[in-house]
Amino acid sequence: MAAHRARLRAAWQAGRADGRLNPCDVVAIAREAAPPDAIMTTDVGSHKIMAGQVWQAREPRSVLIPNGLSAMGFGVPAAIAAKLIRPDQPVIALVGDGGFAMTATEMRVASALGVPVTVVVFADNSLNRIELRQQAMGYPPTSTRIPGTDLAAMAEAMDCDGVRVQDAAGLEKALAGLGDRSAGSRPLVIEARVDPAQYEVQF
Ligand SMILES: Cc1ncc(C[n+]2csc(CCOP(=O)(O)OP(=O)(O)O)c2C)c(N)n1
Ligand SMILES: [Mg+2]
Repeated sequence: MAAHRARLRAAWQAGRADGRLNPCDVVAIAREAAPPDAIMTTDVGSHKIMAGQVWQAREPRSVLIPNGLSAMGFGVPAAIAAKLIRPDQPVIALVGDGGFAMTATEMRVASALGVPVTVVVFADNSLNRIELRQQAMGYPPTSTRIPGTDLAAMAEAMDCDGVRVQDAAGLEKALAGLGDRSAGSRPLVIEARVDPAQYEVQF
């Protein structure tokens, strides 16, 4: 098992480049920051595949990933529901910018209910999973590029904390104290400006 895990982890890092925020970095930093009892949810897209491959679950029911039908729009509400049910456990959602756009206003519900979830948005200005499939079929990106939104400002407008990060150090800082975000904290949205180039090597 250990050898298999090591091979998987090495393959999962293929395409990673120094000097930019790679998708695998976001997952690794989030896992490092999350206490063992943390509950993690994902949305659907390239970020989900990166997270699902190496996120180590340390407790039953601590990883909530939609598969099969894989409906986008799951990650944020699933995180809010998880936090409502398990208020003593930290909850972190890893979502794409497309999926976040579909569910972002749920953050207003989270702040209204005082549910301090942490949401990390893989901001790549793309419906990446679909854009890569278009690319593989020789098509140009068609309706898969999405303009960037100031997600930190959007979060603040919904009475949440919001921060934009561009590199690993920024993300580490934003996620520090993840386990201490208690009942009095506001929900947190982290706009992680990832470089999606690694996905082209991965998928
Ligand atoms: C409700 C719904 N609509 C469409 C899809 C098809 N789909 C799968 S992944 C994806 C793009 C996701 O984009 P984003 O949330 O930005 O994640 P990324 O792939 O960029 O990490 C789409 C449109 C889906 N799975 N669910
Ligand atoms: Mg995206």
